[in-house]
Amino acid sequence: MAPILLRLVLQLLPLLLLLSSLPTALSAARCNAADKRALLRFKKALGNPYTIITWTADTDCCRHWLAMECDPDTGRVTSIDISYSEAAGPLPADVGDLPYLTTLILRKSPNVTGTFPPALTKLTNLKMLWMDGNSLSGPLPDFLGRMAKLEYINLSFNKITGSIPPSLGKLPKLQTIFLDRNRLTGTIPESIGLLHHPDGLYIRLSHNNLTGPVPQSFKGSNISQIDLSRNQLTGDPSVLFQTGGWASSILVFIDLSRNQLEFDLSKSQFSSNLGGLDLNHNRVYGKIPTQLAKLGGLQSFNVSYNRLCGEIPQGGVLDRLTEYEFFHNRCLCGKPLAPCK
Ligand SMILES: *[C@@H]1O[C@H](CO)[C@@H](O)[C@H](O)[C@H]1NC(C)=O
Ligand SMILES: *[C@@H]1O[C@H](CO)[C@@H](O)[C@H](O)[C@H]1NC(C)=O
Ligand SMILES: *[C@@H]1O[C@H](CO)[C@@H](O)[C@H](O)[C@H]1NC(C)=O
Ligand SMILES: *[C@@H]1O[C@H](CO)[C@@H](O)[C@H](O)[C@H]1NC(C)=O
Ligand SMILES: CC(=O)N[C@H]1CO[C@H](CO)[C@@H](O)[C@@H]1O
Repeated sequence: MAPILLRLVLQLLPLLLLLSSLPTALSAARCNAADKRALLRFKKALGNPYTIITWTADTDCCRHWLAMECDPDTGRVTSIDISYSEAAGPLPADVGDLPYLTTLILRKSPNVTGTFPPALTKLTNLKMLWMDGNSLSGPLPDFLGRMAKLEYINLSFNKITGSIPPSLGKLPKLQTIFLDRNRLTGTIPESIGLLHHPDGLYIRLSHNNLTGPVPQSFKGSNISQIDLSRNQLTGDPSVLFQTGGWASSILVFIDLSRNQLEFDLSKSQFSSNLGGLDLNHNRVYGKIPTQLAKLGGLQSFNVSYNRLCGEIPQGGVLDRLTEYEFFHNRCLCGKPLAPCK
């Protein structure tokens, strides 16, 4: 009896599925005509890449197109998600004609070139701008700072030049800024240190040519992860070491390796929420503070290739590290290096 029933259910399954999906399919709004025209122009401008072959004039974009999404109630286009495509050419201004877009992902498409079109500012609902791994060039436009709903910017691995516009630090909801592996120059704007987010900030500006000090405005900021490695930053960044503690459960990870930072580590104070600190290849001097041996959350620490001296404190994470986290300093000694004389 049971097997027969099962077979019956299996035979009817396609019909049941069809019936259950019909009401939603019928109630879903049709693709907005203006949005559809903008997407077709966008596709053509990018050389009709294969990834978006489903975008055709004779089909409904909300029902038949891949790599994008509509609002089911209004038929307005809310998201584009094109990755690893052979899209080619400058980022088309037509993208600005999608006023309800919240997510713009066009990534890992190395033949997408050109500068940021001013038409992007029309995307006042945009929350996510994710365009890593293309060949975008020119400066980051100041107008990004007027797109007030932006929460996430990821433009890693492009060829962006010029300095970071201070206006980015005025975006009220911004939580993630990834601008690593570009050709950025100039200083880190004070305003970036004033960003805050209840769940922590994620900032990655590594592998650029940024100069000057880490701004004092980072004092008390809500950082969860910051990677400023491989730049030409100078001065004393220790304001960052105290940024934890704003949420007891969130650890703070800081990578400042391969810069030209020059400061006395003995004078630094550390947040009890420090989870990782990498200072390798800088010009840090003084001693390693004993406070570091008492930080329960500290998982990684690297001060190799600096100018530190004195005995390495024992305890906590410091006991678990190897010589590679301490070697090439002026006169550090004690475990895991050679005993002090
Ligand atoms: C980018 O363009 C070059 C030169 O036209 C071509 O050889 C290459 O295959 C393209 N890359 C992609 C991912 O389409
Ligand atoms: C941003 O893009 C990079 C580079 O491809 C990627 O590795 C990273 O996961 C992205 N970051 C986030 C926070 O999604
Ligand atoms: C940084 O500047 C140096 C010297 O001007 C240059 O050789 C290097 O390619 C630049 N690096 C980046 C990531 O732009
Ligand atoms: C610490 O930095 C040195 C120098 O760059 C590197 O060789 C070593 O692997 C690093 N240690 C860890 C655990 O990453
Ligand atoms: C600079 C800043 O905004 N700091 C905030 C970090 O988060 C805590 C808790 O959410 C706030 O109290 C701080 O004002």
